[in-house]
Amino acid sequence: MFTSILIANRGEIAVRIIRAARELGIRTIAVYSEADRLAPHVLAADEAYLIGPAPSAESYLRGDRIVDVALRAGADAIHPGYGFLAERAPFIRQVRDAGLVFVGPSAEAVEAMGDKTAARRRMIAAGVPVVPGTSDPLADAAEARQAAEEIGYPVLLKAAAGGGGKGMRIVQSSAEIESAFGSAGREAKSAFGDDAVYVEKYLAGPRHLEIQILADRAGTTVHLGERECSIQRRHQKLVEEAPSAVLTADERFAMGATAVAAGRAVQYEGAGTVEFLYQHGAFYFLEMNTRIQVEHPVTELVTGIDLVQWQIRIAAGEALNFAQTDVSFRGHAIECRITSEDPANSFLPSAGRIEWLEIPSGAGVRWDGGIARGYEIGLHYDPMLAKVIVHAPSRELAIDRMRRALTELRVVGVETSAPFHLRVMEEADFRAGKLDILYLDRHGDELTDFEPSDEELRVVALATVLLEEERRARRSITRIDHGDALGSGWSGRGGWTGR
Ligand code: MV4
Repeated sequence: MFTSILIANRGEIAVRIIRAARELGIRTIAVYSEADRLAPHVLAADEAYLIGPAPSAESYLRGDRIVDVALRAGADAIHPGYGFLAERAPFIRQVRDAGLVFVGPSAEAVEAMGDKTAARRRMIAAGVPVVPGTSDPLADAAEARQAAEEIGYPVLLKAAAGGGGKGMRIVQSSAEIESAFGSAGREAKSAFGDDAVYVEKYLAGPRHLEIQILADRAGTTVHLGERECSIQRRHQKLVEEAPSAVLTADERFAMGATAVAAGRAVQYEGAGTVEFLYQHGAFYFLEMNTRIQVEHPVTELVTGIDLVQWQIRIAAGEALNFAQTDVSFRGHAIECRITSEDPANSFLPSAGRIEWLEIPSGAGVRWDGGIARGYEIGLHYDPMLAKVIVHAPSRELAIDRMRRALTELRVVGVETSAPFHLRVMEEADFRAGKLDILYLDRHGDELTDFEPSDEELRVVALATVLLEEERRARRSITRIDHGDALGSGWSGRGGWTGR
């Protein structure tokens, strides 16, 4: 096992990885930007190193600096978390060329899945079902029109270098295809530096299901069941759950076997997720995420398997000590992403100091957070502050438990998405499991129109009084200041040792 690990991330996922590493007896090394000097992930790690100014391009995306810090701090491995450098193949090569272990798949597997048309070709070859469409980029609008006629309208133009919905255009008829082809290509070019576009049959209102897989270096690959992630807004997932309210055991078996085949086709190693669209009992490969995902805890709760711990154990060369037949599912888990966005105001990002924080707890409630009272929420990074995850014997009980947990959560200082989540837990279609990717288009208005409750107004008023008292008392409290951890410039040995 490793002696020490550097976590190339921030926020709740950095804290989550630090916890997993500490349980394995591994020394944890954090990196942080100037905006994150007092961030929870910095305080949680054994050591922390400043890597640059607030903008991520100058800090959390500086792979060169991060590798440099890892070498100087004597790290054995780097865990990228999600986002930032997690799916950048050149970074993976840089890490491995420096003699360090990257906690994740090979650069080749990341590249194979990053190119969506190449991924489609590989998946077809592996017998994985894909949505009818082209598996090579389209040369021009005429070729797009011809392909669309063969597939049948409506079709969806997609960026080959894409993901996340950028460079996507729904095309209803041949009259629209020429301009859609042009604008999809331009958007793809500006988002990914590559204007290649391909086309698929457009499925209207499928569910978004994904299968978690784990693969060790020897090639043993298992799946840990599905997550349902249909409740999303503009490609940002808001609520995830496991299992899906609709999947039968046979469908889970088939989708799981397909996900394992997809992973094997790219010699996948570590934790990965195969995304599917599911409609009318059929499922189609969408893409593969070659990283740990935000919503991994719901799978951990229903399987009892610690995914982040297994990522580290697999990277250290350990073999999986269980087989597919050992994996079983217990109860129901739901996750709500708590973001610093105002649901009453089109989810506008909200900045400010966390003046007050009460974290939900009690039976079956898990909080994966990256915030603390006194911490300043800026606009430099992703707005996700924390996740509330619940586990209960049934879906209905899990919904009731999430409702209870959300009413215990109090955040004063920034607006959060929590009131929206509370509404979702009470909404009839959600409770009935009637979900698909258009759920929010249908229900958005009723879920985002609120006045603060009397209860919320009382909490804010009380917090204001207490905070005023605290400010008076604080004059005598010495502030922690660990300055530029590395002394001169951004690199060099140093940092501070927490314990
Ligand atoms: C689709 C689709 C319908 N038909 N492909 C959105 C992001 C990108 N990764 C793929 N996406 C979609 N691909 C076909 N052929 C609908 C979506 C889609 C979507 C997928 C998953 C979750 C949320 C979504 C929201 C809008 C569109």
